[in-house]
Amino acid sequence: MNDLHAIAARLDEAARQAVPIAQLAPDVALSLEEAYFVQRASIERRISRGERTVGVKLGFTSRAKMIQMGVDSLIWGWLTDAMLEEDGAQLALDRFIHPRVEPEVCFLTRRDIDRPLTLLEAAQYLEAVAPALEIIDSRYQDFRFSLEDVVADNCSSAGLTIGPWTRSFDGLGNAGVVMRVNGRVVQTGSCAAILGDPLRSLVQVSHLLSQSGLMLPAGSLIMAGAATAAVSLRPDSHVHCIVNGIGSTEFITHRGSS
Ligand code: OOG
Ligand code: MG
Repeated sequence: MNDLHAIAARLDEAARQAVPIAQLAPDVALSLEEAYFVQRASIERRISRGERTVGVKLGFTSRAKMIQMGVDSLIWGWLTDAMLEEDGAQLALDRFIHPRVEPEVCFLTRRDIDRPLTLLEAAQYLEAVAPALEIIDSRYQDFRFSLEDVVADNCSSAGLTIGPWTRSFDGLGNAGVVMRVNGRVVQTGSCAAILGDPLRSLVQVSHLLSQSGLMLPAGSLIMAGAATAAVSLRPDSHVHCIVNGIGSTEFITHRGSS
């Protein structure tokens, strides 16, 4: 029997101290169900310290990410208020282990999501969409994990910036994405890389929540998943992401303490 609460505590501490732990698999083989239990238990620890969930994120919604990380299924995790950074923020890197950044879009929901949605009705559940940058930081050594390991680790969630919200969803399905670091283009892609259309992320979230017997309240954030592979974050970097027709978001990293 795996002690799921003990695993949640180890992962939570690893994140708090910014010190990695050994990968769980193959020594500790969690089922996917157990992995989501660990994820929930680690979020409960954050909530008991005063953090608040603000929405959910999807992972591995693009081929580029699946190939980069060697996994082949979609996963989901929780976003808390402590992960939200101001657009344009200056971020100290010492609170992370080996952070990476990836370009995404973020949705703001307009209605409770309490049942499985179809693609046709998805847009009616949205208030707005914004360009986003996600900082992921696996709590496992060398950023290596099995699918169950990364689920237990709340899908490597660590931080995000969100650009200005817009209500124009036209063109989102195939909007071009460019991520720059210090002016140099490091990733290019299209929102079509996200399940063929990022709106499908909303559909997937609705199905995943309903399978778990959960409801997402109106006013929640949904990170659709990265459109391209992630890039390692270094100090003194200006990271900028533009999503054509939607907008841009950015942040600056520094070595110092937070
Ligand atoms: C897991 C998180 C994946 C995405 O957008 O695909 C993810 C990881 O790559 O460490 O956030
Ligand atoms: Mg992501």
